Amino acid sequence: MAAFNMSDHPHRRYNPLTDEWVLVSPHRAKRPWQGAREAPVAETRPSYDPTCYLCPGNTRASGEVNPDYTSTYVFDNDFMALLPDTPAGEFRQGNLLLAQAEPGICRVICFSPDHALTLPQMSVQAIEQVVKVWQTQYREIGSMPEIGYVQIFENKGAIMGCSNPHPHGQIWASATVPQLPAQEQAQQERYLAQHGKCLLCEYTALELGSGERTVCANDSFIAVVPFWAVWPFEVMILAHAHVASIDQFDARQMADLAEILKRMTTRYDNLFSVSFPYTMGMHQQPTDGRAHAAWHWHMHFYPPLLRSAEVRKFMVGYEMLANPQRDLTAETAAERLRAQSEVRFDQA
Ligand code: H2U
Ligand code: ZN
Repeated sequence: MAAFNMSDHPHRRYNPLTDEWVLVSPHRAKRPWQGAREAPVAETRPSYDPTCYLCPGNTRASGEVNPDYTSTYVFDNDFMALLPDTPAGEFRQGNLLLAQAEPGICRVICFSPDHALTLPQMSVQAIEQVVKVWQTQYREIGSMPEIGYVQIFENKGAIMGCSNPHPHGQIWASATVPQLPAQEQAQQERYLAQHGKCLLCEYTALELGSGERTVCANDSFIAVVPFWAVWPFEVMILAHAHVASIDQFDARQMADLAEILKRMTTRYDNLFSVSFPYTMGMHQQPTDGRAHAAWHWHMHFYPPLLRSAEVRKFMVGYEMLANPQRDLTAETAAERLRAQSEVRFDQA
């Protein structure tokens, strides 16, 4: 029998950041596709849509009117999933039923007044404005006494359940640290205790050295398809330096984050010549007032597209019952993204 080889043989890969496994079946990437194909949606939008609740000057569902903003605009979500004035409380029944009150706050961030744009279509300068809003919002919301964790994210594209194409992201902040950041925190703390080094400093150095899973990089950040990726074209943006959260970024890191976001998301759009859907967001230290030496700031991009604009990955079957699985290796996905231009397909 031939020696084990990750580009041919089924194997499982370990995610040290979450302590989870993914099954990789590279031989299956060659199988024919006879399942669902959805026609791509034509994506031309006006710069202003009178019916859009995020465009400048328009009225939102709450009756509030957006100002005539010219860059970014932040407002309290009119339908918050977490509410600031939630009273403390707990419900317990026996050993099995447990519920806890969870105060919090939710905000919406309009990235641009231009309804037609998406992040890769914005200038690096305009994206840097968004990065600055993320920083000030993290500081402002994080300093609220009841807030222990600030989750900044963007849901992009109708197939991700995004309700509006106007370029925007969200912030959901809660009293407790939510499940996934808590899992990552436990793993980063365990790694630091075991090895005396930061997990993601070590991983960043490994990927910078190898280049095999690198998509692109600049002086402050690297974009990689992580070794343990679950989504076909999953990407992590990692800071070279050990920074725990965006409030610690210097001016160079702020500008460099905008630059790598522009380049990375342009590559995404070019992959299938569409506005590439994804859920993205950053993970960073909690705002609970404790010291978090193990935390290393990073971003995750989880896009659902698989082999074209029409074929998406679903987390079903084995994945709902056993563990996630992928056919395309992380190395092949990185190679595909590396081969893309950093000029968007409609500008070339
Ligand atoms: P998506 O990012 O998934 O499209 O969600 C948009 C958010 O905008 C959603 O959380 C909020 C919704 O509650 N929203 C308002 O706050 N005001 C509105 O007038 C409509 C939508
Ligand atoms: Zn709009």
